[in-house]
Amino acid sequence: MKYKLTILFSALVVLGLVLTACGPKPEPAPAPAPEETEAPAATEAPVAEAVEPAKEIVFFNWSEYIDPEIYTLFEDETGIKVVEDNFSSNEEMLAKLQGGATGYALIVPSDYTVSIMKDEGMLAKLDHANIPNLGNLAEQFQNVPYDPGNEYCVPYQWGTTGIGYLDSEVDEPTSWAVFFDPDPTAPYYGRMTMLDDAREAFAAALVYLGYDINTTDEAQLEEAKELLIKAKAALAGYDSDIFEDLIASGENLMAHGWNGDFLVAQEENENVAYTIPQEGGVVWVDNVCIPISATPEQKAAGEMFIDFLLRPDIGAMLSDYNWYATPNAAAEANLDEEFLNDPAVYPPAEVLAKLQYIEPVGEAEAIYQRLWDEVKSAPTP
Ligand code: SPD
Repeated sequence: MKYKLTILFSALVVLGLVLTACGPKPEPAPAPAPEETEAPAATEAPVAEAVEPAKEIVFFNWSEYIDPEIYTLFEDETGIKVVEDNFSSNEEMLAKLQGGATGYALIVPSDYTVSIMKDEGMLAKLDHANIPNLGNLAEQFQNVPYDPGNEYCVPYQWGTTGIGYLDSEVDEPTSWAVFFDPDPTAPYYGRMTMLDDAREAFAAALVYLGYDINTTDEAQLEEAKELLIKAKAALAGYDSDIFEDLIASGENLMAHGWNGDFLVAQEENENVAYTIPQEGGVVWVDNVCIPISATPEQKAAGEMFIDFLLRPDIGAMLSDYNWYATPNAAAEANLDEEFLNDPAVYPPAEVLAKLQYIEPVGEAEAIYQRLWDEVKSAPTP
């Protein structure tokens, strides 16, 4: 996995810097003799303008991804009200901001989308002086390859993409074949959904075909497109918001989706289960960032909220609510052993080895989007 190698590389670079710091140091240059002149006027040193944080900010987030009680606690402590707006895919959020939407103080792009937004100059650099809790992040999240040193973003939660199912009605799906080579007589036929998300849907088809989920080979992408069109016959539809609820209610029996959402749905129906098929799946890190369009006041309040999220108790509240793994090492002391040992939340090494990150594919991004539009507009076979 490219990101794992990059993390290892970053660790080696850090180690190198530490070792260099331990080596012989050059003699410090002698301090210049003070000149006997008049003391400089008090106005000479530039004084940073203190920015008054906004009294209300808008947080553009995935749906059902934060305990609303966190907003109440933050407002009680700071007087700042957080209003939430939602999106269902990275591409939806990106298109809205590229289209000129303003007013957002905070957004939550996934790893590959952080890279795209950085390249397009769409993110503001974080002022670490306003985020003293940054050190609560686990070490590997302080140096993620798409944003070394958390220059622009702070990891929010991480998770995986696989298959959720109702285990009282169907056997555990061990292969993506349930979508791409479905049995028309199976109870799940016609009672399944796939994520309404170009990169995620193509990742499922590409991993089933044994291809890299970030391929830019057009022949492979065409093959994946044909497979996604074929799968439509077995689908009830595409959905990224309520796929887990449709399993919990028994309306659907299988869904392509994100682990935490299925795990939360177990509270409604204990028969909801989650698995990663033998071919593998996707691993991702979502991040809280500030769009470049935020005003200085919105940015100041946004940084206060990021710092609040990084508190150990608030980090734990986040995972208790959305059942996703936390990048906040300090929050772990506040989380149950049951959660920390749940393999559906923290996959064991042999499962992690089968997961891939979605990565930016440059100009091929448009090819994925065009082929996805073709999949969605194709008649059901
Ligand atoms: N209900 C919140 C789900 C957040 C999922 N974000 C993951 C995106 C990975 N492509």
